Amino acid sequence: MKKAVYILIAALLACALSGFAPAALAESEYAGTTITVYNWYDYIDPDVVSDFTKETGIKVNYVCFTTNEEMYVQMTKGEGNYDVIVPSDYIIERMVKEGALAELDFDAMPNTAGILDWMHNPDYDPENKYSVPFMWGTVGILYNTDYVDEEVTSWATIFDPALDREVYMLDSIRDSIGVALKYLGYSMNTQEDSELQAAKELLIKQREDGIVRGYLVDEVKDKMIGGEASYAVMWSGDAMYSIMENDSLVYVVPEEGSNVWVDGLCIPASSKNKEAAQVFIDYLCRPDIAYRNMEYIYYCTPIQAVYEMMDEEELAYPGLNPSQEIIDNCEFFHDITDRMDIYDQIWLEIRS
Ligand code: N2P
Repeated sequence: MKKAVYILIAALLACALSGFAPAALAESEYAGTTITVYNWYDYIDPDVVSDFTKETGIKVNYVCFTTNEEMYVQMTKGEGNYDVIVPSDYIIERMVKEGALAELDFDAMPNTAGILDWMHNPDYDPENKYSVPFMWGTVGILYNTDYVDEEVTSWATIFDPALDREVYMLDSIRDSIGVALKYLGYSMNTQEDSELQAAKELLIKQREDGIVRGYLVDEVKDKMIGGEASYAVMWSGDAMYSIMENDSLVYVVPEEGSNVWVDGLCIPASSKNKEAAQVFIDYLCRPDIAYRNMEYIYYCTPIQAVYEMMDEEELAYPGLNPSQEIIDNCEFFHDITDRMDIYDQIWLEIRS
């Protein structure tokens, strides 16, 4: 009996000395490891990253990129430097083909069981081996109802020669060429020379007609919040973020259809910290954490349980919770590496 009491006292003392019990319980066996996470700018609640370290003891070296293409180049140059990357679907497809991604251990990531059903076994990762969805969304037009009286429904709006420097285009090769293709009635994944040429001519004319105010990515949020242009081609979450700051703004996915995308959490094959990286991926899939991220960046979450935490107003925004009809009218990008020279050439001509 006396012995049992001593053991109890010793155990309590140990708990007290080791700091606070809950953290000690949750601390990962990989505590002390540093992982490098390479994510898009403005794409996470920074407190989520610091809370992850507090809870698990795993440190995070957090670095950012602006576009998939930039990430891909840096990633290839810096083999072995990254532990978690967040490419979009078509880049995941490419990296899987190239053997550049590590197979994931889903048993080590129990929270991934909460991913929306329709996201399982996607075309870009058909056996669900290499990626866990982080966020998803659409590409559409954000417009300012202080300057625009009519409801916007078509991509035709952003090619109207009557506009005088009123449109921000996305400085992102697949998105801008894709939007032009869609307006012309073609697939966003076409490899047909004549269709790609038509898209090129349309985008060059759009610039030469003086419609475009600039080609931007992350900065466009502040410009639209500040009322600097009538229209912007934007990713849904950045559009939603802007709407939250300026309620004159409206986001629409045009009726011709658009791009629907999923950004996945992946581990490069060259990572030396795969286990700790999986702890991070699993953490992001925890419903309370996914909810906090959604509330901070306003992208669509792939975590089913988060939809139950959202209020009616949030669920009613097509940018935050697109209807099945919107999704069905959109296309995913596919890997077009074989025609990348044409895309690069077109983009160079448009931007020069
Ligand atoms: C936010 C990143 C958006 C990701 N800056 C679009 N795929």
